[in-house]
Amino acid sequence: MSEKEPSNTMLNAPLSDGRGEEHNHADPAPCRQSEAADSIRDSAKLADTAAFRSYADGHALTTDLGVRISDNQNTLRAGQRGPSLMQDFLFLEKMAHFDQERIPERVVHARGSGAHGVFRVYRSLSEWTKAGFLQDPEEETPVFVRFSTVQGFRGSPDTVRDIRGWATKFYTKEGNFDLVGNNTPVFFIQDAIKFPDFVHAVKPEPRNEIPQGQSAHDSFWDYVSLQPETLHNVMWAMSDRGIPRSYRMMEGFGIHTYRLVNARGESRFVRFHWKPAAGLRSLVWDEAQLLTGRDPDFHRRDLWEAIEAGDYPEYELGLQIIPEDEAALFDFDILDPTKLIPEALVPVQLVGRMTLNRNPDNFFAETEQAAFCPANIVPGIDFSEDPLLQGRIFSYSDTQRHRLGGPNFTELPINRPICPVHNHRRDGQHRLRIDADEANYEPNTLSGNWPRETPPAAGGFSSCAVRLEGVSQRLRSPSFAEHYAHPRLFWLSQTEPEKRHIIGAFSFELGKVRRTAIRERVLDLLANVDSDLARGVASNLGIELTEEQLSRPVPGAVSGVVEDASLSLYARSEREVRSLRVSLLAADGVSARTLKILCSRLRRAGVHPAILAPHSGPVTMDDGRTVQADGDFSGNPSVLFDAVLVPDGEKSTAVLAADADAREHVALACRHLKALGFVGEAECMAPAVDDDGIIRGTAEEVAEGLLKALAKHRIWTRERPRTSAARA
Ligand code: HDE
Repeated sequence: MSEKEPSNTMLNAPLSDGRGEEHNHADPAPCRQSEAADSIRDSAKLADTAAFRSYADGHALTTDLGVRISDNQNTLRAGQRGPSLMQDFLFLEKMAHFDQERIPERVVHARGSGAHGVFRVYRSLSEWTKAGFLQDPEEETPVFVRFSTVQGFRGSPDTVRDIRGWATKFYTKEGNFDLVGNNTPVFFIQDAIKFPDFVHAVKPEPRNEIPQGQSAHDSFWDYVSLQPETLHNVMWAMSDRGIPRSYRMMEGFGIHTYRLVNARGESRFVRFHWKPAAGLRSLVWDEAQLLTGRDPDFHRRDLWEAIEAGDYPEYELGLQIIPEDEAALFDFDILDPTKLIPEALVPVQLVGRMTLNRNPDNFFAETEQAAFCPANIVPGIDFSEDPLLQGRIFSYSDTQRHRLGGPNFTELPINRPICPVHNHRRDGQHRLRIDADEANYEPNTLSGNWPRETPPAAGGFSSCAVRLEGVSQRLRSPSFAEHYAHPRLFWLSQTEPEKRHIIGAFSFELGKVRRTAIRERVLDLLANVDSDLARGVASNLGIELTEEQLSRPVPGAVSGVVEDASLSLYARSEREVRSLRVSLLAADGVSARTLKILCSRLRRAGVHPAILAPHSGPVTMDDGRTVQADGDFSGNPSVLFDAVLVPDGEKSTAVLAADADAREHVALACRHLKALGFVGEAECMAPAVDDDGIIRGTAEEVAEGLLKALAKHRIWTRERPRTSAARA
């Protein structure tokens, strides 16, 4: 044996000299500004990370500066058993780079998942906006979307109760437009100066960094109890919107009022919405909690797998347009981000479609380095005077300069616009572009006074002309002062199961609060919204409400709207079933015919069947043929699926009936209000409940029944209300 240990020869087979010459194919960033812009503009329509993609296939392993490495397994040492030598530059470079792999995570929204896609408008919106990407239904605009939770750290679980972030970067030909929104249409505070306090309160408590990814703790509810303006968004977070089934099955909202400006300079107020083609679905609370352990990456995996399977997530862009002179007609202020504009008053007009059709090539380079900012707007879109939006315009690029290390993060592949970039900003850390012009200022004669301004008529950005007047003062507008009418509208618009869940969620969260005074203060706020709500939570917490609290006058309608079905997740009972996942429990002896019928019927409906067995090897069917299981019962609990099927087969049924994991699979699905189908003698596995979601019969009957039940999402009649919530 040679002096050193052999390296892993299969993996490290040395390259021939000829191939080795090609070793440095990890293309360095383009050097000339114009070349970079041109190559990006001309290449695929992707938001072009493609120009920066590096494939190692067939290439030699090198240092960062291109020296080919012959041994990547052993440090340079003095003798076989001696200490390592300082001169081992291969080790020093490798370790130093590794030591600095992590960058600061986002202060909030640290946990997230991204995807590439395209956006296309249905028709020209020139009547409202001159934004180029909203003119031509033939034009496809590349997008990158990052979904996130707010509270937890980068490694926190996906299915905690929290608001979901929804940031979309449109790479338009006129520059990047970032729509940085959430899955709720309102926010917790009205003024940006309160944001650090709010975030400190909701983040894990400072002394022990508990709890992870959730708001069920004293400091959050202490803050809420003292800040009635938080209540509306808190109601949304305590509803099933706080535990979505999938990023593909939730709505998105820009929250703030923005402006759209057309070529004539006319501006209108607008609120942005995303509506998912897959319909709205949420988890049930117990399921969400189990998932944090069984699959902490549940949403990330769901998004990734859907795109890999060709079930491209789709969302329609919706606009609520409000003529500027009609804004004052509402009995709330549309600049107030804690208020929504009921769809019953201003319908959402669906104007375009976004399709997410490509997973990132590299999580860090794309999803982690993506930098969104509400200040990134394009001609045709402008801000409103919403005091929360105004603060966001500063905060995002400020935090990104810290997080991504300096001012040049816009040159990172994921953040670069697809249009040319020319200006006199220079230098700074990690500058990629080599500006070769003689002049780095303007006006200049040395470079012919290039780059030059573009007049608004030719596409240059000009801020919307807004009449502004007033005395500078630190004062909240009286039009922001009412805090209970909107939470009440939200409450009254919920279906019964949703109301039960809201009561349950408040009860759970406040149950984790140690200080009684905080619980009582929150209950007092709830008494301003609705006495049933307050009574339900109070009784779960074992707190007596006072007569005054129970009979307190509650606010009236919001601009005449008492209930709005669009605020409910479940008011519409039927929804899309495509891309859902159904488990089929099988063991040796399972009916081949039934398996075939169930799988093919599900697949025809776009539903994905997964065969689970006592082990993940092949299962022998009753006709002697085998089928490969997709997984075993113990590693694949029913929380990972939307419904469960148990095919017949005498021998198979006997094995399943004796298998604790299989029985648990069925029992949990039943507890989580999912549809379950049992073919023939597999009926003996059925839980002792009788409702529309327990389907028995032939393979054909069970397949049809299950698809119908899936469209209804959950079997709400099966839900056993908590006793005290029931009393409410
Ligand atoms: Fe953010 N927010 N935010 N936020 N926010 C950040 O920017 C901030 C607010 C939202 O996937 C940070 O790059 C302030 C509302 C999303 O990368 C930071 C205020 C809404 C994301 C920041 C708000 C959001 C962020 C942290 C009050 C919904 C994740 C890291 C004035 C409309 C974007 C970063 C991504 C991220 C500041 C309020 C959504 C600190 C100051 C309202 C989806 O800059």
